[in-house]
Amino acid sequence: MTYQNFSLSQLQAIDSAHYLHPFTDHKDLRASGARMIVRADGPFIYDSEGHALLDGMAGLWCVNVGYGRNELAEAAYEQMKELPYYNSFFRCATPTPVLLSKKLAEIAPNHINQVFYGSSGSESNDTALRLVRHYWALEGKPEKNIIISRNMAYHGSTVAATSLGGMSGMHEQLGGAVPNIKHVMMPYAYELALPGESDHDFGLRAAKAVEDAILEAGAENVAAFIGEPIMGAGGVKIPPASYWPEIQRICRKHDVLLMLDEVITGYGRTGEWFAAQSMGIEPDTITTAKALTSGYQPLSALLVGDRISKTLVEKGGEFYHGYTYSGHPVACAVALKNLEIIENEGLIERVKNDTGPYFAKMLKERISGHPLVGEVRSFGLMGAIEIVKDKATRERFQPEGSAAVAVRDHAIAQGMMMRATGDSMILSPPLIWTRETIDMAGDRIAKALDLALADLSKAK
Ligand code: PXG
Repeated sequence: MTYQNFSLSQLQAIDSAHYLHPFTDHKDLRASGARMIVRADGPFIYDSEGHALLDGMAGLWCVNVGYGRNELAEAAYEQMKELPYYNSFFRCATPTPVLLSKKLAEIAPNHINQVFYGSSGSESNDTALRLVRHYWALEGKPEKNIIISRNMAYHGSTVAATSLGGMSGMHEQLGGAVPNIKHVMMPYAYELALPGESDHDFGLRAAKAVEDAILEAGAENVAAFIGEPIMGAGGVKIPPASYWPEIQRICRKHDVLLMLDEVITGYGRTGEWFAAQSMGIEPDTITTAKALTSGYQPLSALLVGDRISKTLVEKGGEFYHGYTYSGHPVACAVALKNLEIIENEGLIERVKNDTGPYFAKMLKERISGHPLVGEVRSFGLMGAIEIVKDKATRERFQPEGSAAVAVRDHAIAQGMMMRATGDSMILSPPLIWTRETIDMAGDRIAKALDLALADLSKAK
């Protein structure tokens, strides 16, 4: 790469002239210029000016094994030399997706044994939507095609994934969503629980919103419910323990399929291979992407439960769906090696028994008492810090999200890369973080909160 021949301002000028970034206010970015991240190693990313940042977001919730893994580069290199590409259409296959599918069937919940590949979480959610509707058509019930989702859900950015998601701003720009998708309340107690309502009762009430939607539409018209086990982009919203088992009970009662979107939670983040295992539920589909390759290659896998795959195979007939890069041999080779690393290094057990609990303790002991912090929450190695103006009344700063952005900017200046979404500060570190890394993050976040508090107090 020859970027070293360019200064930061030159790169920024070229960036502004030619590059339309994702989820970006293009006018705003052109005023500020982009930060150039030029290399990374272990838990750190480095910008063009030589600043080292502790990456609290594992890239974008994906680099679970951390940066600088030569084995992954070598797996890609070897596969590219051997066979860079061939498709899996027209009765062909290549070995790496075949072997990866076997591995995924081994680590997935027992009733899940088949895999459909894409290159992104959005694509795999499109697949999931098409597949559950196709399933009911094959079962002779094509009218059973409504899908129930939640407000604030994020399922990706294609038209179908945006329609499945519950982000109102995204819907406004869509100019017409995929029909027959309904949204109900999210299970976020801090904002939505009634005064005096226990977490347990709130979880049951949030699940009942799903049942109410099923009954309103008529169960005979409802194909599936889709949800992230823990909402990620919506702000690491962790449902009460009562929620998911109740959702599963409701889905079974009304013969509605259960679709989990584990694009963020999959591959170890919650302390199990999949959050389905953490929550003790048996979904019919699990959408995965991101950490499947730790972000070293674009790859997604829709894990398909036996109920659906049995019908698909037994009834036959072509499923008119797939992508050029479904089962890409290089991406699958990298995924196989990545899963091997996660396994060999015991990263998931570490999250469950050591770093996950230590991370929760750090947030509670070092962050939750801060005057700007309304709530801290975490599950495994994903967490959030809720920024408020008033701890007691939970009043927010105005405009919404501005205080979290102030904290984020200070955090970055302290060498801590983290993300603000609404009034939540988000953390989703690589699973290689140790207790020492967690302590380092705690120091930097605490400092950023103090500096933001000083700014916000001055502004009052
Ligand atoms: N489902 C979930 C739960 C996700 O978090 C997708 C699907 C879509 O995946 P692709 O690979 O198509 O992006 C995601 C992606 C953020 C942020 O700001 C989160 C995602 C993507 C971009 C930004 O937190 N998640």
